[in-house]
Formats: sequence, C-alpha cells, structure tokens
Amino acid sequence: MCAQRATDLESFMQGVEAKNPGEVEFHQAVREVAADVIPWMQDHPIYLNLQMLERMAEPDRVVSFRVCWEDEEGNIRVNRGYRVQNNNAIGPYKGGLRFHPSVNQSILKFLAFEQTFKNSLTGLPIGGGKGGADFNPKGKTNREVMRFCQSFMTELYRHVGADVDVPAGDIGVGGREIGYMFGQYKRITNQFTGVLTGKGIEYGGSEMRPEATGYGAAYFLDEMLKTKGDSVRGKSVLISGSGNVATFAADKINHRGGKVLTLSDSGGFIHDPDGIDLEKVNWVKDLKNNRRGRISEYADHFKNATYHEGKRPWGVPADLAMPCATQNEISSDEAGTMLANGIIGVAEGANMPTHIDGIHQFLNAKILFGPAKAANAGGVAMSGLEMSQNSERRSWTNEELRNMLRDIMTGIHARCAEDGTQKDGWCNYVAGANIAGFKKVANAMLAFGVV
Ligand code: NDP
Ligand code: 2IT
Repeated sequence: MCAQRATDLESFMQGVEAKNPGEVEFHQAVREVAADVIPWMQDHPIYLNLQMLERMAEPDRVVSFRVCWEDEEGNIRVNRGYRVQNNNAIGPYKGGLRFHPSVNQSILKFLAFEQTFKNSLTGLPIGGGKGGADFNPKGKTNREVMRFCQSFMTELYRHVGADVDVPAGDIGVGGREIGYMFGQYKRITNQFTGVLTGKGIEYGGSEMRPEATGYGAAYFLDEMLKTKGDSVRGKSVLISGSGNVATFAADKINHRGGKVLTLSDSGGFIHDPDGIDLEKVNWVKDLKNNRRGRISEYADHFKNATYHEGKRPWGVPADLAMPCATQNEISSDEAGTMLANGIIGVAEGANMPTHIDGIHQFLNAKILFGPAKAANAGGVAMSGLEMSQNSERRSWTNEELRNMLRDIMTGIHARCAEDGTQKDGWCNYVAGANIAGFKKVANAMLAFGVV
C-alpha cells in the first residue's frame, strides 16, 4: 500500500488487507469510507497525491497492555486492554472505551477509524480514538468491576490527558465504570482534569450526556423525515439494544409521538404491539442499569409482549428502524426483509450495525438511511461540550445543552446533505457523511505537511 496511491477501491483495499491481516471489521469500516472518498478524490487530486486516505487508515498508534485483577475468590485474572489513537489532526483523540469479551484490535481499530470521521462531522475540535478491553462486566460484583477499572487506568493514564486523549463510555462502560476510572486517574496523577467524559454531574460531568446519543439519533431521523415533509409522529419504530443508546432513543421516539415496538439484548428481542411507552422504557432502564437483568423479563412483566430467544427484531413490520446494539446486527437478508415490509427510514444508533451488503440494499432502494457516523454523533458531541465546560470550569444548563445538541445534529444533517444529495434530490447520507467528515481532517493534515 505504501507506494501505491488510492486510485481504485480494490487495489487500495488489497493494501489495507495485506497490512492488517485478519482484521475484518477494520477492513469493512475502511472499505465503506474508501468507496465514497476515492471517487471524490479523483476530482480533488491534491488529497490523492498526498495519500490522505492511506494516512488516515494507519492509526497514529495502537497501545495494548496487560490488565491484572483479583476476583472475589482470590483468583488472578488477566485481560488485555487497548487504546487506539487514530488521528488527532483536528483535536485531542476522543472516543469511548468498550468492555466486552468480543473486544479485539480489529474492532477497536474500526471504531477509532469511524470515530475520526464522526468527530469531524460534529464541527467540534476533536480527533478520533477508541479503546477498551476483553473484560466481561456481566456477572461481576461491583468490587470486581472497581478493581478491574483501577487496574486498567493504572496503565491507561500514561497515554491519556485532557489535551491528549479523552476517553468516554461505550458498550459495557457507563457511569459506574467512568467513576472508578476517573477516581483512579485523579489518585495517580493528583490532578482533577477533564480526562474522561460521561462523568457524574457532581464531579464535572455534563447534563444531557447520558441522553445525547439516543436523542441525537432520533433528531437525525426527524431531520431526514423533514426533507420529505414527514415526521416520526404516528410511525412505528424497531429499536434494538436496551442499553444507553437504545433506551434514550426510545424515550425521544415517544416524545416525538412515535410508537416503539421492540427492544433487544444479546439473548433475544421483545415485541410489544401496545408500544414501549416512557413508563415501560423506565422499567427497562431499571432492569438493565440497576438489576442487571435480561430483556426476556420484559415479556414476563408486560403480558401482551412476546420474547424471541436468539432472534433480532428486524422481521417485525414497521415504518422506521434504529439499530442501537452493536456492529453487523442487520444482515443483508434482514435488510431485504425490512425493505419488503416497507421500511422508509433507518438511523444507526450503534456503530456499523448494518452489514455492508445491507447498506447497499438500503441505498439502492433510496430510503432515508442515516449512517452511524452521522446519526449517533450526538453522544460524542455532548462529550465535546463536556470538555468545553471542564476547561471553562463551569456548567451549562440542561436546556442550553439540549438546544446545542439539536443544533449540532441539524448541522451534521446539513453537512451530509451538502455532499450527499444526488441530481434526483435523494440524499445518499453515507456518501455525504464520508466525504464531509474526510474533508475537514484532510485539510488540517494538509496544513501540517508530511507528518
Ligand atoms: P450498552 O452497554 O449500554 O448497551 C449495549 C446493548 O447492546 C445491550 O442491550 C447489549 O445487550 C446489546 N449488545 C451488546 N453486544 C451485543 C451483541 N454482540 N449482540 C447482541 N446484543 C448486544 O452500550 P451503548 O448503548 O452505549 O452502545 C450501543 C451501541 O451504540 C454500540 O455500538 C456503541 O458503540 C454505540 N454508541 C454508543 C455511544 C454512547 O454514547 N454510549 C455513542 C455512539 C455510539 P446485553 O445487555 O445482553 O449485553
Ligand atoms: O461511539 C461513540 O461515539 C461513543 N462511544 C462516544 C464517544 C465519546 O467520546 O463520547
């Protein structure tokens, strides 16, 4: 890849695949961006000549480290921790930490690559990074989670900092884990700085951060529908997941007059034909955050609902969908089923939830398809605002931040529309997000010369 310019997608991808063997999720994420950016660079050869895409697809650095901790029985456990610092051309590295047994270098490289474009789209000065560990918080006691987080931060602290790299939450990392990690960072460095976002309100966190990703994705869905003179009101919506993103997306769909039909977790999905209203969503938040239970319990509690073990919700007929669980959770076949059932819009709350063949089907059908790097950028945008508040040593109000989030999502939509709208008026938001996200980072890199 080094000497060869990215003049065509397949030769570029051959280089990426040879250089990053077996990292299939990373290949997938790069391919999705390259498919739009390479043709665009043909008309803007300066980026091609300076190998901008090759440079963005090579992380600035990947750190991996041992994380030792002791479980309740006194056994020594060994996990692997990572931080992928992909690109800091437009600001400090920024992106979440994922704790899940599936975590590996490929998954974190795909997430850090995506994050670079997403963060660029927000319009805020934040670069792209991601990290985490193959630690499974499920079934662990609070004390075990605390010991793991402390051990993880005891290595990570040397690689992060308020102006260097600012991690946050992702799958398996919520307020509890951020608290333990922030406490350990403060203890080691004796500094109270905005080194993490998603902090508790009492110690420098921001109002609206928990809500921001899910709310932002619903705002993005609304923005797309608005271009057709339509809205979420009265529409049925499939949501997957039942964590942070899914539950706040479900709240906002309810606020906007939509009807949420499904939620899921790694065990299966529930279908509630009566609609999962705000009260039921609160019940799910309590189930998942406090009782740490399974979504199957929903169907035991709400009698009209059904539970579908080992299945995903995409076969249920509905108007709209918001995948909010994990990568590759909508297969090509499932995308086909959704289209056959008349789906008109998809906003991705999770990162890379739709398989690349599924994306092609949605785009060929010219539905409203909001890709993750645009639709779920509300969370990291609110993290960016948390960083601003920490720097200023002040806090904005919930209402101020809600208005800022709405403006940021409208801005992202406009940026995608500018670069993605086709001659017939239909917007390819995938192309729009990729090109708009790329341009800002590439222009900053242009200013720095060859570094
Ligand atoms: P949470 O840990 O709060 O929730 C994750 C949800 O997804 C849970 O319901 C979980 O089920 C389910 N899930 C996780 N892995 C799988 C799997 N392999 N198969 C099926 N279901 C799975 O995470 P978040 O809500 O924060 O994150 C969800 C998605 O949103 C991720 O893709 C994340 O990268 C993305 N995202 C998150 C942002 C944030 O601010 N938190 C910002 C932007 C994107 P179970 O309970 O069984 O584990
Ligand atoms: O994927 C994401 O954008 C996140 N997990 C949020 C990252 C952040 O820094 O808030």
